Amino acid sequence: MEQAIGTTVTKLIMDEQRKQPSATGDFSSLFMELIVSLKLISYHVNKAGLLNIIGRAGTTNIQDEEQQKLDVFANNTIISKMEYTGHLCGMASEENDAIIDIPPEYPEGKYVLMFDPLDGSSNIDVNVSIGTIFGIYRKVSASQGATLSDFLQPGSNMIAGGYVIYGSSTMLVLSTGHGVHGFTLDPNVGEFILSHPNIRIPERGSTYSVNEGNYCRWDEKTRKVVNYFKEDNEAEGRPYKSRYIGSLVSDFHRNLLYGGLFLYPTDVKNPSGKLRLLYEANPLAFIVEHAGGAATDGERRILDIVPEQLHQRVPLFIGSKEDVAKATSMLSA
Ligand code: P6P
Repeated sequence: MEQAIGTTVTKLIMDEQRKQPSATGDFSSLFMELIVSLKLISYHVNKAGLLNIIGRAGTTNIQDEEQQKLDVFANNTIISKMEYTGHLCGMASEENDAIIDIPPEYPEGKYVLMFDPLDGSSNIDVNVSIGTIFGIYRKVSASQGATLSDFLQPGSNMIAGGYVIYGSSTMLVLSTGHGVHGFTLDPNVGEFILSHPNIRIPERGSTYSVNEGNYCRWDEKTRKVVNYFKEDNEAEGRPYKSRYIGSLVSDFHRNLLYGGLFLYPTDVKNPSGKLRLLYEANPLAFIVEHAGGAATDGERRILDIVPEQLHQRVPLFIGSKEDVAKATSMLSA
């Protein structure tokens, strides 16, 4: 169903529910509560300087990364609002070592939520756009509560995924498997309004996005891939422009709208890659494929990878289909 610009995300979720005769409304209710969490985070991200919550929390997370106050706020907001819904059996967050169980005083549900509450948070203090990334799956274990097997599902099992980018405006980009839609938060109304219906990523872009500061740590094949996109070959539309913000959601979002390739390859310091499979690569791969793009780890389709660990890292090549195919073919040659 074509959604008219100006539609709210609430209407889109309800329309999606009505397409499923067997739908109970549980998923819609879960998604709407997640959206409330995202609005709260947006308010605090945009007011951070005034609310004096910019800066370091004085703690570190499982990734041994220094937590920013907003990281902790965003993580706690999602956990406290989502555990109460009665639609989740558990959650996994970049900020938490283990699975987050639902407290016994709350009912459990049939879904699991995996998320990065505030990706790119090292950019908070310098006012660079950051984001929240999320993926929702059905519970697969038969037991009461969540087990690791509920989280170690391939991304192809995802039933909904997306991200919010807290930038010049706050934008929610999501898919429930029927196209990719962008909603811009109207701060006056406090609702996400459809601003980018049916996003499609160009088959080929003109931008590559990578941290070239890692060049000395890459293997020869990776260097060849990056040099290919830098090569002076006007007949083939190269060199591509280089754009790198250092905030995954921002770099991904630009390429989703304009086309291009984002890559975070392995390097000597990150032999498995830096980005996490469950709550960074998978939701963005879900979005990009439903927008007509592609995502691999340099060999395999990201959504085919069966995770072995909660915080598993993965090399990531994601964006326009032709650009990802070219990089992947050069790496797996
Ligand atoms: P580097 C931010 O810390 C992050 O997790 C992603 O948002 C971003 O794409 C990447 O790391 C940047 O890493 O090594 O280039 O600073």
